[in-house]
Amino acid sequence: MTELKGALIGCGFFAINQMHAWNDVRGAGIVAICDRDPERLKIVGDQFGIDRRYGDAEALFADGGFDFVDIATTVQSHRFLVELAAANKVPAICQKPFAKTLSDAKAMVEACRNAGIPLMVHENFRWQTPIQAVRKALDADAIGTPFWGRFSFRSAYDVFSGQPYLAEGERFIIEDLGIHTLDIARYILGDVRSVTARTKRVNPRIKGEDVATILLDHENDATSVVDVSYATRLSREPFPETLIELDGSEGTIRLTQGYGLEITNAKGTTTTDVSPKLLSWASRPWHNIQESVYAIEQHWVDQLERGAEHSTSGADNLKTFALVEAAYDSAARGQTIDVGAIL
Ligand code: NAD
Ligand code: 89Y
Repeated sequence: MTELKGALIGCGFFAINQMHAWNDVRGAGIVAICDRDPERLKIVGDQFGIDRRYGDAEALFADGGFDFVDIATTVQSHRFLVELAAANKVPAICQKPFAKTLSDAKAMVEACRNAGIPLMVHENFRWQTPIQAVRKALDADAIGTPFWGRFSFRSAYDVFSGQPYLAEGERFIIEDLGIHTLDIARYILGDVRSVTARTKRVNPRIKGEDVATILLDHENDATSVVDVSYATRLSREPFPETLIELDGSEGTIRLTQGYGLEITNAKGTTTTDVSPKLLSWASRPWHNIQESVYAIEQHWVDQLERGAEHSTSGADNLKTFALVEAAYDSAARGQTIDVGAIL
């Protein structure tokens, strides 16, 4: 198999995981890196032995010599960098949140479509081992037709020390974390017709909301609740687990804290350990997320080889991003938002 050459832009906090994962992926490797902060460029270049280093993305593209770009910067630069990739006809992966607004996200998808290049959003949570296990149980018809769900992420983990910018934005938990939980809800119960949301800020030291409760009406008539909080102190800190409850016509699924998958149906109840692997470079409690970074990067390469659409393509991610926009809009106006009308 020919090894695909990648370039990574943005050598910050999370890019370390992406670089480690690229070392493990079959069929691709990173040959060049870019960061406008020389210190970050040196740290990542030295740690991963990358000699081709750029302080400017335009200079990186001008030199070329890579088959795809992995954009690991924060959201402010995503539109510029994705459009730069499109202008250079280089397939692109873009970290979440995909864009600042839904209209930016639509323009980015359009630019890549017009350039004829694949675009995947690094929406990795659906690739977590426990989430995949829930998807497989549904596909195996373990509980018949699901009619109700709850997707819950409640924590008091200090995410601000590693990602200080999270305390500074007007928007916080829905845009940063709830975006993953909403994507999981779509992945498990399908696309969404309408959204009703309520938000709150509990932590006085941050600017945005740190609690959100979101009601989703799915197109298949299932109803779900997505509830996310970074203001919830528990006896056992669950970060970064998404807990799931699903009720179906023939049984129930519960994804419980500690990575237990409990399925109850006419045959009785089975409980399985669906813990993520602790990869050699990973550390608890992040290993669940870290394994999913490896999984989504491998998926990128595998689908490129097959010439097939990615699970979290730019076009797919518009439908998740629309839920983020709808949730903020609903909370601000106290109304239910029709998702079809904004897509
Ligand atoms: P960070 O601020 O630590 O790193 C971003 C880096 O990008 C910085 O070093 C900055 O100098 C560089 N940069 C920004 N704009 C640039 C540009 N135009 N050209 C070159 N370099 C540029 O941020 P982070 O915490 O690593 O987060 C990055 C992204 O990853 C965010 O969008 C965040 O939401 C996302 N993230 C995703 C996950 C996940 O599980 N998918 C987890 C954490 C963070
Ligand atoms: O940025 C967030 C993400 O994508 O996963 C967890 C996180 O690092 C903090 O909420």
